[in-house]
Amino acid sequence: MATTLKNLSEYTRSGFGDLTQTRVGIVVSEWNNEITNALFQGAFGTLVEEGMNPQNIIVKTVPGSFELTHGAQQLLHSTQDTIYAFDAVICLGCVIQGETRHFEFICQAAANGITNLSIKYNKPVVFGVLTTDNEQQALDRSGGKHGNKGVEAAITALKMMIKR
Ligand code: DLZ
Repeated sequence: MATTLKNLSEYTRSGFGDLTQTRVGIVVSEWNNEITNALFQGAFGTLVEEGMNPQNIIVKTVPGSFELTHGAQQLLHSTQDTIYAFDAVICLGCVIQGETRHFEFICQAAANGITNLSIKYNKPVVFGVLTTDNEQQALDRSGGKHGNKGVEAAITALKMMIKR
């Protein structure tokens, strides 16, 4: 398995330049909120550590991962033609396999929706969504033995930004 014995949040601080004017939106799903809050802490902390002004990180919560796309769309649309336009949006969620096929529909919708938004707005829209078989796998990836996917999502956003 790809993540065996690997902490995926290890990264080299690569120096992303001056981020004081950079604006990032973070959309957080309330479903499995213990996990998504840990992802949020990882993402937010990383952006600030890398030099972003916390006031330039706008947070929006949505009920579940299915709503991440629309939450991100609202952020991107609201400021697209202004100096407050977002440089990137990070979507954070956690979908855990249950007894029904709900899991597949939510994961697929979120992945497709986020991809489409990224193309529509020509901005990084990051898929920081855990899609796991059980809660332990989610805990392992939200500050546990496999690191924190929120940290990775923040680094991905910074790497993908178009430098102005
Ligand atoms: C309904 C549902 C279920 C069963 N499981 C999850 C989940 O594991 N993770 C998640 O983020 N959201 C879940 N949801 C809620 C859906 O994402 C969505 O909020 C509802 O279907 C309403 O559109």
